[in-house]
Amino acid sequence: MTDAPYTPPKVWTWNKENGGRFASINRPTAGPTHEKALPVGKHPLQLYSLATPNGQKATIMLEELLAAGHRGAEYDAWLIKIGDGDQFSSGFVEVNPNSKIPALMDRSNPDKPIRVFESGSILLYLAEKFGAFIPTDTAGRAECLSWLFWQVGSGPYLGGGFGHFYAYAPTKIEYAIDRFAMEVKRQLDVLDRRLKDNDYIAGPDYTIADMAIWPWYGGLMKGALYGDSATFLDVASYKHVQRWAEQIGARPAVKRGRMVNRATGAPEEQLHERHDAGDFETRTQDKLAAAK
Ligand SMILES: N[C@@H](CCC(=O)N[C@@H](CS)C(=O)NCC(=O)O)C(=O)O
Repeated sequence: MTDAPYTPPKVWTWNKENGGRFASINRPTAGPTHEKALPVGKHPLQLYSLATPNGQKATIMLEELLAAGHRGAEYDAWLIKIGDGDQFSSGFVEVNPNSKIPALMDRSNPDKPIRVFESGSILLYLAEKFGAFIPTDTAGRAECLSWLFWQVGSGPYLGGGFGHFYAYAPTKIEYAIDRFAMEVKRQLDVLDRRLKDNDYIAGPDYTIADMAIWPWYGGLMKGALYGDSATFLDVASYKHVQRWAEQIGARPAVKRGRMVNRATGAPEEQLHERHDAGDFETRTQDKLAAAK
């Protein structure tokens, strides 16, 4: 890479040296890179994931379902190390041809397992399966789904756009950082105006729209994403988003959901795999290390 202005060639070719932070996993082709089956645990729901914001959406929902008494939501959560390329195994690609976490297999009917990929789709699938965290009236449901899909469409500007160029790109490009900082601030203002008059994103009730939006925009609020981005974007000025982020973050199921498949940070907050509700007490990384 040079500092000279870039003139795109007629046909793009893959230059492996240019990949920046994710060069080891990014590639211009899909499909498996190696043969390996996925593990299967004892519960009908099998989650293959990592505790990134997209991964947290699924584990927060599963923990919320269990907290609300839906015992059928018991699940096994398996760690997919995306930095090691686990998402390119043949088994993972069978569950998600897009090779990205989270991916869910519903084995309630072992003869006909159902695969679900895309975090927004996983939230909707579980909400419909258990009849929970989604309004039942037409207007409420439309509002909830509008915000769910708002997150699915808007999140990549925060992650792949702003986060990438602010924190990960090998050079700081003012044009790119400006463009995406402006968009993310606009999105925060959208949320702030909405949350000024509503307890939750979709209205009076806590729904899958909150579970989709919180890991990203709540994470940004508490400085958990992209270095010093909370200061850079002056997130403290979005008072209503701040209020909502704290309210959601205080929910016990959200705290548990954030721990599942977490492989970085404080050892007591890392539960690499989750197979049982008791794992939160006995199988976090600090407990496993102490037991050795
Ligand atoms: N639109 C997808 C995005 C999922 C996604 O980007 N997952 C990332 C981690 S947050 C991933 O698995 N990256 C691995 C890769 O790109 O190879 C969703 O919401 O599920």
